[in-house]
Amino acid sequence: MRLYLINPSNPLVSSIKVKESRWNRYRVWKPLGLMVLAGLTPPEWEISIVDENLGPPDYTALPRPDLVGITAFTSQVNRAYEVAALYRDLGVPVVMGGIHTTMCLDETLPHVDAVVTGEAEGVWAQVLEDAQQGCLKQRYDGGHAETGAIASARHDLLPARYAFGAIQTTRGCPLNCSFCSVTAFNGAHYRQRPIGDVVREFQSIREKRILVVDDNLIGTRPEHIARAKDLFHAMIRANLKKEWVAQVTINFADDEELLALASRAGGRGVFIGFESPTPEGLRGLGRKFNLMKGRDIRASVRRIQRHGMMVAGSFIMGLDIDRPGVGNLIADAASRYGMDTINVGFLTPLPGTRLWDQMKSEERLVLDAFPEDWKYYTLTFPVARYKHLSLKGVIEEMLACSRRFYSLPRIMNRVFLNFWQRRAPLISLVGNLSYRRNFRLDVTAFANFQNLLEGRRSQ
Ligand code: B12
Ligand code: SF4
Repeated sequence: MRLYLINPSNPLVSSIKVKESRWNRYRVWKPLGLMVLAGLTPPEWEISIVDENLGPPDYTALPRPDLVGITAFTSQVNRAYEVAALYRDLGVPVVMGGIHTTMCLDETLPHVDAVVTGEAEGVWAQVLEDAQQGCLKQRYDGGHAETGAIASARHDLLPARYAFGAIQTTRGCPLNCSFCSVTAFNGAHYRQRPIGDVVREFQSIREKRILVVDDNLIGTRPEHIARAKDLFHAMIRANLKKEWVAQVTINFADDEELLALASRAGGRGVFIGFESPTPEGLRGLGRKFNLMKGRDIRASVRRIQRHGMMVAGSFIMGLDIDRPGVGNLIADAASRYGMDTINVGFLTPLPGTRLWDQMKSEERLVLDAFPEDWKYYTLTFPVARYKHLSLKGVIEEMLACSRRFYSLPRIMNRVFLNFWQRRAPLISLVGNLSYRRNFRLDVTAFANFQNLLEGRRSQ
C-alpha cells in the first residue's frame, strides 16, 4: 500500500522564496504534522512525504498511490484543494486533516473523501484500515491525544535539504489570546510529552539545528517550569550536541537556573510574542500575560541574551488602538528592548478564533471570497478593515516598521553587539538579512495586493 502525505505550498509566502532570497533557505521548516502522521503509520504502508515548499513535483509522473493525506494551515488550503482534486480525478481517495479542516469542516468536506478533525493520534490507524478495506468514512475526530500516544516523528523520510529539524514536546495553551487558534485546536490544557520520548526523538534527528515547535516550551505555571528544567537536565545528560530554537513566553527570563539549563541543553534562540508595545494593545488581544507590572522588557531580553540565546520578537499591526505612526513605534520599541530580529504580522482573523467572530460580526473582512481568498491569510496581507488605518495606511506602516528596524545601520549595530557579547553574530547577520531581503519582496507583494483589491472594487 502506497501513501503520499502532502504539504501544499502557498507561493505568496515570502519565506519559501528560496530562489529570490537565498537567506530563506534557513526559513523553510519541515512539515512536522505529516512526519508525526508517518510515525503513526504501520509498516505495511510505503510512505512518501511530499513537501511542496521544496518545489512542487509533477504528480502525474509519480507512481500512483493508494491513499493521499493532505495537511493544511488556512493559508495553504486553496492549493490543498487543487491537489485533492488532481488525485480524486485519478480515482485515488484523499483524506485531509490539520487546523483548517478542523475549523472549517463544512467547507473541506466536498473537496475530499474523508476528513480528520483534531489531533490524528487516536484515529489514524482506523482511517488507514478503512482505506485498505475501501470503506472510508467521511469524518473522523481525533480530539486531543494522550501525550504518551504521540509517536516519534519519522525524521528519516524527508531529504537532507532543510537547515533545521523539528520536534514537539508539549501541546495546548491555556492563555487563549483572541487572535490565535492554538487553544481552540489543541485545548487549554498544557500537555507534556514524556521526557524519555522527547530525548529519544531528539537523538533520531540528523540535523544539528532544530526548531522546537511548542507554542510555549516552558509553560506558565511553576509545575510547567519544573518540567522544562527536568527536560533540559535530561537533554544535557544525553549529551545531544544539538542546538535548538523555541517559542517561549517572557517569563522565561525570570528564572536564572532555567536560562542556564536551557543554554546548556543547546538553546540558541527564542521567539517571544510581544504583540504590542502598548498595554492597551495587549489588553485588546486578551494577552494579559505580557502585562506583568514592573517588567523591564529590555532587562528581560538582556538576561536571555546573556545566556547565549537570541531573542526574536513578534508583533501585530492593525490593532484597534493602532494609529498612523505605529510602524515606527514598533520598530523603536523593539530596538529599545534590544531584540535581535522581529516579525510583524497584520492583525488577521483566522477561523475558529475570537477575533474571527468579532471581525466577522462587525463586517470587517475585506477579503472574504472563500476558499479562494484564504491564500491571503498569511498574516502578511491586510485582509481586514482596521479601525484607524486605511488599507494604504496600514501597508505604509508595515513598510515603515521594516525599513526602520532592518535599516543597514541598525542591522550592523545588532550584529556588532552580538559579536561584542560573544553570542552569534553570524546567525544574527543571516537572520537580519533574510528579513531585509523579504521586505523588498513584500513591497512587490503589497503592490499586487492593492491592484487586486482595486480590480475587485471596479468590477
Ligand atoms: C511550526 C509552525 C509553523 C512553521 C511551519 C512548519 C510546518 N510546515 O509544519 C512555520 C514557521 C513555517 C509556520 C508558518 C506559518 N504559520 Co504556523 N505554526 C506552527 C506551529 C507553532 C506548530 C505546528 C506544528 O508543527 N505542530 C505539530 C504537529 C504535530 O501538529 P499539527 O501540524 O497540528 O498536526 C497534527 C494534527 O493537526 C493532525 N494533522 C495535521 N495534518 C494532517 C493531515 C492529515 C491527512 C491527517 C489525517 C491529520 C493531520 O495530525 C497531526 C498529529 O496530531 C503552529 C501552532 C500549533 N500548535 O499547531 C502554528 C500555526 C499552525 N501557524 C499558524 C499560522 C497563522 C502561520 C502563518 C500563516 C503565519 C505565521 N505565523 O508565520 C505561516 C503560514 C505558512 C504557510 N506555508 O502558509 C497558525 C495557523 C492557523 C490557521 N488557521 O491556519 C497556527 C495554528 C498558530 C496560531 N497562532 O494560530 N508555522
Ligand atoms: S498566542 Fe501563544 S500564548 Fe497566546 S494563545 Fe496562542 S499559543 Fe497561547
